[in-house]
Amino acid sequence: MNHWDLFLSPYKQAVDELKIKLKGIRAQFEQDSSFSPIEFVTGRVKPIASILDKALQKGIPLDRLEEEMQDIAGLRVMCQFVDDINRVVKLLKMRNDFEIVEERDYISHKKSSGYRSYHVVIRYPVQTIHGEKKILVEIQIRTLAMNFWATIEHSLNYKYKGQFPEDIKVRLQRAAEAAFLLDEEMSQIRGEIQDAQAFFSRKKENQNKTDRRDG
Ligand code: 0O2
Ligand code: 0O2
Repeated sequence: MNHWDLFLSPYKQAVDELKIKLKGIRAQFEQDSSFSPIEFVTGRVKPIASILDKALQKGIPLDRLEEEMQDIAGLRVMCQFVDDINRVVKLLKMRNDFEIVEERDYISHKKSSGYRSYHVVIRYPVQTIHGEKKILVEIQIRTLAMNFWATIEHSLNYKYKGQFPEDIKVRLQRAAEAAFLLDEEMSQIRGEIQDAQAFFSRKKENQNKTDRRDG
């Protein structure tokens, strides 16, 4: 096994385990017949070329990667609504299988690119044949609309090597605002649906009471 395979192996294990754990949250909500704040989960180990690029860009010495590069292992949790993000963060905070090291709220404080997402960095214990090894993992939590924007911007970024022409940059910022408005609109519809459901169940309950009284 080469040096990189050996170095990345606990990261791969962490991504695999956390994917199962986060998908487990969704499964439990489904069993409970209640609305899941998690729509779907993806995960990846950062490719070696991207690790090297980022290390160079941020001046991280290669022997400090473990401590200083927080997203070698990365999980992404997609939610339907903005409010769900907070619910997912709360669920993560309740757990005792890892420790939260840092939180970055790029929803209240969007990046200048227009990027929105909530990042939680955790210290996750991986069990190895040489004992326990704690590694850093970044969990990005975002809505489907935020994910749509970030995925497209990421591929364009790759195409332009980070140097967007000014008009594309402005258009992407506008598109990010449109995605944000879409999220707000969807949240309002969600409220409407929940109000309607509450109204409907109250009406049904009253009807049942009347039926019992008359019958
Ligand atoms: P199912 O039965 O489709 O729910 P993986 O190893 O495949 O679990 P990976 O490689 O990190 O995960 O990411 P991948 O393959 O891109 O996607 C992970 C899961 O997210 C897959 O489901 C995809 O079907 C699901 N997914 C990806 N994009 C979307 C999307 O836009 N909407 C929805 N609802 N799901 C999406 P699974 O886990 O294979 O199982
Ligand atoms: P990947 O794997 O290609 O996604 P920095 O790189 O300095 O901004 P830092 O301090 O490591 O970031 O942490 P941050 O900003 O919390 O997380 C960086 C990751 O967030 C990026 O990883 C992206 O996944 C995502 N991200 C941050 N800003 C943007 C953005 O403007 N557009 C998009 N599409 N994604 C963003 P990498 O390193 O790019 O790797």
